[in-house]
Amino acid sequence: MRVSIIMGSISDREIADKIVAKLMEFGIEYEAKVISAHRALKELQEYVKNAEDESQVFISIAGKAAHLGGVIAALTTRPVIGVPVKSSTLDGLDALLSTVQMPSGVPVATVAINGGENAAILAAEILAISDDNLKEKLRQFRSDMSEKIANTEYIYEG
Ligand code: RP5
Repeated sequence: MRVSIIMGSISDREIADKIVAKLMEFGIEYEAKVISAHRALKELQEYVKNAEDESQVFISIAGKAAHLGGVIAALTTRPVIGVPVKSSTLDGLDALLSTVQMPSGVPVATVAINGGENAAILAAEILAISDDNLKEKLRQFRSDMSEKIANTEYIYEG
């Protein structure tokens, strides 16, 4: 059970680090690489072909004209989660639309701009379909989150 994380540039590393931290919390193995769809297409094709035996889920991280998730999705039938990155003067809206607006037949499950944490959680949920131990960890995560919110004291006095 492994997740392949592919970023379009080393400048996307901050988002990759968030994903890695969350996957580690759930005890999920990962491999993180920088392989741009535009700048290193052949390497990307090669990587996806070899990685899909070991990785059940792919996560793409890319900004600007973010075609990385779409290209990965074209190369594999494994689920692809796309994280659009805010790395341009358009504040990530360019990357969001480039990632989410896939033609029918080739989906990329797109999370929020810079939404690395949710990408990791979604990957965990996909893997948990066939892993009861991971399913239990996700239940615990949800329950801790609910408890934290329930215990948040917010006293407003006017
Ligand atoms: C995309 O363009 C990358 O994913 C990155 O978010 C953005 C800028 O890349 P660099 O010019 O910093 O390498 O391909």
